[in-house]
Amino acid sequence: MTSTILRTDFEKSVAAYWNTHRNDPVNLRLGAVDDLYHHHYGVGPYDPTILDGPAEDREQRIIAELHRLESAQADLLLDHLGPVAPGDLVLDGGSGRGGTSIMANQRFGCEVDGVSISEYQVGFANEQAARRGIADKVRFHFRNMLETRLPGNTRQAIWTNETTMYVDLFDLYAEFARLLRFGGRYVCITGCANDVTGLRSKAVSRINEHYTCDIHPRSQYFKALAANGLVPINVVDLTAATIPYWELRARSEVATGIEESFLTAYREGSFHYLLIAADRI
Ligand code: GPP
Ligand code: MG
Repeated sequence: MTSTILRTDFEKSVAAYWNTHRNDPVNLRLGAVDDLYHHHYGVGPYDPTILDGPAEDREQRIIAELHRLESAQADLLLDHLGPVAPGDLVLDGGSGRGGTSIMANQRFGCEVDGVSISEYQVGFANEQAARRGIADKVRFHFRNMLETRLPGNTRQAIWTNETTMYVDLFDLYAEFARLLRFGGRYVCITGCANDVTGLRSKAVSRINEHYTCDIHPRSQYFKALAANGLVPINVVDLTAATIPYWELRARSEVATGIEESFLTAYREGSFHYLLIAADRI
């Protein structure tokens, strides 16, 4: 079973990273704020007054603010999903610890399937759904988003929240085109390299190395979408909106060391934080 889900050495190494990455305070401490565990970054300005006030709980205020910005990012993604009805089925491609999936069910009442190649993450996310009493509506599967084995033509919406840098986009969008109903919506938030500045910058290479991922150039997204009948309706450059998150994170005790690479890449323009929404035709 496992061998058909993890098909390549690269996928095995990605799964191993997330299976062993269990004590990540940057994600666990933020998630503990309200039991929504995210594996993506944040958007929007932070409240600078949290840096004032008593020093003894300053760090907890930073954690809560970083978490608020990450949840705001997931809310922004869901804002672009279009109308989703309670009976609709949606897919979270690379569902991590389940945060965005749970938020989608809370907002729309829809049924969510999340897939991840990390068995640990799938177990964690299913526990979260069970604790909330929504396990019948929000289900996480140890499966590969390139080959979900879910029935075709069943999804009103699909999203990937910072997971596309782990896969071939043409393979991914072929699978999503198979799953989406006609007129269904795909939303992607991603970091992508800027074709205009040329090949991959040092800061982008450092991010790849840090996460064992392979950040695609912006152009690749639109080629792969177009090749698979996915027509963009919205493209939002979130680069300026994510910089405050990284500035605040750099000042936190849960900083991981990758913050300066993101800030450099975004500020020098070699990297963008992008939301793309596309319709299946
Ligand atoms: C964040 O996960 C996202 C990724 C690792 C994918 C890479 C994203 C890019 C935009 C390049 P995380 O929340 O587990 O990361 P961290 O532990 O650093 O918060
Ligand atoms: Mg994180």
